[in-house]
Amino acid sequence: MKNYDMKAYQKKLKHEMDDGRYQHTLGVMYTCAALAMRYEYDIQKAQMAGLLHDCAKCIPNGKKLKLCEKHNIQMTETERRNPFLLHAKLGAFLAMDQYGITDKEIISAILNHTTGKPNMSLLDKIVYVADYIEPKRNKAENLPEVRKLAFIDINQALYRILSDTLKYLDKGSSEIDEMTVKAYEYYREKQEGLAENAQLE
Ligand code: DGI
Ligand code: FE
Ligand code: FE
Repeated sequence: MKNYDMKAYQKKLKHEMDDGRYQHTLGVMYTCAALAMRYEYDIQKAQMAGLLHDCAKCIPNGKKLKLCEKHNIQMTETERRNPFLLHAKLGAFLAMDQYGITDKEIISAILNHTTGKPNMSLLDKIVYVADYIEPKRNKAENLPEVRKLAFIDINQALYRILSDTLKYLDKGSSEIDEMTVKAYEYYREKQEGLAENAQLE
């Protein structure tokens, strides 16, 4: 495992972000570390993924679209209409291009941190969950429960977040990305299957 100069990465990111986003970033970084301890994942790698997950977040939406076009990053119609979603794909690209990250697991975790996807890796799950529960988050009603669940069973926490995110998006007028639905359906089947098996035993 490569030894990352975390300080240098933090300094660069601080310049690319407003203070609120930077504080969120640090929160995600430390929450990723805590989850890595719980689930026996490489702590430094988890911190690195958490630190970089929103590296493209503060780029204006018009520029996000332009950068994706320039670098041949494929966009869905939903992403074109909702360019904020692109900060995940663009972030994965910038992590490689600007931050010199070559680790595929880190890149995947950045790429999938907003919508999730079916069959996520442990690091994908750690970053997705940490992004939702980090200490500065305060909007979602279910946070105390999900924070606890994250350290008991990360798959249950993931499913709960996916399902509550879809409920939240359904209530508003937000357009839902196909990948968000696919991720939800995959984990619904998985979690419901597990619950049924537990009843049979
Ligand atoms: O970048 P952050 O704000 O830290 O977090 P994020 O990248 O997970 O983005 C969070 C927002 O993305 C949250 O309000 C839910 C929203 N989101 C997730 N999936 C979809 C979505 N928004 C839309 N419109 N469509 C989706 O499919
Ligand atoms: Fe994000
Ligand atoms: Fe985030």
